[in-house]
Amino acid sequence: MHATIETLKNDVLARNAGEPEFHQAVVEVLDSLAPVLETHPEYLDQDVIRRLCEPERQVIFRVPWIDSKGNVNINRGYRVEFNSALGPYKGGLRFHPTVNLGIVKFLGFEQTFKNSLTGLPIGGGKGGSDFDPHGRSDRDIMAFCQSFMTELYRHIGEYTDVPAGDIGVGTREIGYMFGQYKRITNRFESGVLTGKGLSWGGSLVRPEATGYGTIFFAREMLATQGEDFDGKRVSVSGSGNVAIYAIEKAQELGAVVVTASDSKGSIYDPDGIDLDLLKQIKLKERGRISEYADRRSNRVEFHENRNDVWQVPVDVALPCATQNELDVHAAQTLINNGLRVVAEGANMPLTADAASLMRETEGVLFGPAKAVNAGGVATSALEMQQNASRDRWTFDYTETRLEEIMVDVHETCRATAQEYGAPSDYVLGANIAGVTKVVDAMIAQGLV
Ligand code: NDP
Ligand code: 2IT
Repeated sequence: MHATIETLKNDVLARNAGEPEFHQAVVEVLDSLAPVLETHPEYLDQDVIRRLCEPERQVIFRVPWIDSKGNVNINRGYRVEFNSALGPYKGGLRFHPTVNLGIVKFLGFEQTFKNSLTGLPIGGGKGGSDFDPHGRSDRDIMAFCQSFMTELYRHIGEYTDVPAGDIGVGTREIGYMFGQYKRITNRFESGVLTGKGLSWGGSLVRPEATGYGTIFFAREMLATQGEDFDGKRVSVSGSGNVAIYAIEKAQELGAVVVTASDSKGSIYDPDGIDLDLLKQIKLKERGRISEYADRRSNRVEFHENRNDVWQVPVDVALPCATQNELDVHAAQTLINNGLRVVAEGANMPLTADAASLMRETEGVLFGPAKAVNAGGVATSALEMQQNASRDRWTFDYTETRLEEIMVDVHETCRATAQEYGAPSDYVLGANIAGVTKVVDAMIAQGLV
């Protein structure tokens, strides 16, 4: 192991104590850089790798709000502006009770390299709150979003930092936050947020983009083995924005998707998921996935363990729920059952051990999140492009742009991995390609 990388890793871990998810993300990236530093020692100029691991700015704020029962609630808001070497900070907002600084930092760190891989001019950032939207009325959601934006507005802007959605934040929440930003600033600044509604600056395909992009990437992975999705059995976890549209595109390409889950359980549908029913329950009614089993057929199994999705034999596994949801035991079960491809729709859904096992297993291809799910943020950048030119693109044109970007991200990862002697190691390819572009820009821009 490269001595400098070891020292850097130890320093970063010590400096960010108690943030296991951030450690996990940093260790994976830094480990990939050892072969680069052997041949390119200039990548250590200006102590750039250490700077890469230090967010440019971190904001933590109080979010006080009153719910519809008259109770006072105090949540904590975050925005970590990680890296602006390639463009304004860009990345989602997550509303989930597990949100803390370490989680936002891991997401912002990953986002920086994901955004770099898209080839578009966007830096990396992430934010959110420990607010739990489950079971809250629209009125409560609006009250929370307005209070959250009353502080966040001073840190963001079209040329500064452009948030979007993530877990617990969709078009509804972006709408309430955009309205409050517009009211405070008296500006219709479309480019300040992405994931907007269609009639007020949103882009076609943005809702579908992360899921569709995941499938385009997985399709390219399969193609390297002379295979395609037609007739493949696929397991998906989650049933939110990413999962639903991954299922949609996989089905369009002829796959049979047999699982989905939410935080309260999982379903196995041997006949293939009825997507209209799943959308009705999870997107429209904001209900529980157990209702799918009640309303579909006797053949559907509901399991209280949400991780049971990985017990089902499949060709392709797509974790699309949350970080560290697929552990090494689940990975071994999938491999024993004949898995060919695993592609991360969610951010860091495989534990470090599970990811290592997948990378080491002959005959299994592992696509890491920063490459696989880059279609969401890429389409956010296309939304910014439409906002800046006051234009509006068709669905087909936008989807074609997304598809081209994903094919390009895949090719970049593969070509880079090949250059470093490990042609099927997408983790190595994504990390090296994502990082070097950011580092080149940082060195060019000097010690800032
Ligand atoms: P959503 O809020 O739309 O959906 C999240 C889904 O995951 C829901 O089904 C939710 O269940 C489930 N879930 C959330 N937390 C947990 C948990 N701790 N354990 C098990 N299940 C859980 O979020 P998205 O689909 O947008 O995000 C999913 C993943 O994709 C995240 O990792 C996110 O960072 C990543 N991602 C999202 C992008 C986007 O554009 N939205 C872009 C790139 C990555 P329940 O319904 O019960 O809450
Ligand atoms: O993790 C992600 O890439 C996102 N949640 C999307 C970010 C964005 O700015 O569209």
